[in-house]
Amino acid sequence: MKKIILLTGFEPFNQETINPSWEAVRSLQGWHEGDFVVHARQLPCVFGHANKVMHRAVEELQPSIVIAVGQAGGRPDLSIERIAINIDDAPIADNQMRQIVDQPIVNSGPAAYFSTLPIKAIVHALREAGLPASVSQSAGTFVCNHVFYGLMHQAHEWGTTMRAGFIHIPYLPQQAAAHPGFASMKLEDMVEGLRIAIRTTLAHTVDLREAGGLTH
Ligand code: PCA
Repeated sequence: MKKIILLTGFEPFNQETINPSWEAVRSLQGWHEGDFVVHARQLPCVFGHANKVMHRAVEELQPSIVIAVGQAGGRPDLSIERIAINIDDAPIADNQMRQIVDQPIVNSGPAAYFSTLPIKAIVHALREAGLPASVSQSAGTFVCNHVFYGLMHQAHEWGTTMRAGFIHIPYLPQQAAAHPGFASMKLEDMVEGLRIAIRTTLAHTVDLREAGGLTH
């Protein structure tokens, strides 16, 4: 039996008709790498509900690795998130028209969790492959951070060896065409980037030690 890598992407939100995270993730459904096989699942862009769908998928599939992926419109590269924080502070309404402001995701949960993916090694490998990438110090405070925190909390509570993290990806060119001046990336590059992130995660149980931070 192959071990499972769970990839999640989101449904479209904020008046978009497509979400690159789901497009990229679903094209990797069934992809094999060594003893591992990818399962792709879509998450609703809805506070609370998204975490229920993620939690059920993790319970059902018992994955070794989970990489949640989301759209970060305007970001220029594949951004490998370092940290999930325990706060919802939505700048816009979610897909059920709820806008949560300044609420903890898990009452009395820790302030934050770090990704357990080898984030520096992933950025390094992506750049080597000619794909723009960076470490991101914040996944925001909308549904992506909500899912990232919920996932890391679940992993922590269970005390499993499951490794998990979050990757934000830019707009697709067709979306950026409607947002002049915003960066974009081709779907094939995003998909190749996710393959590289998976291979790098499998190859590195310990992260590289190289600078990836900011002065501000
Ligand atoms: N991006 C949003 C939520 C869903 C998505 O793809 C975010 O960054 O929070």
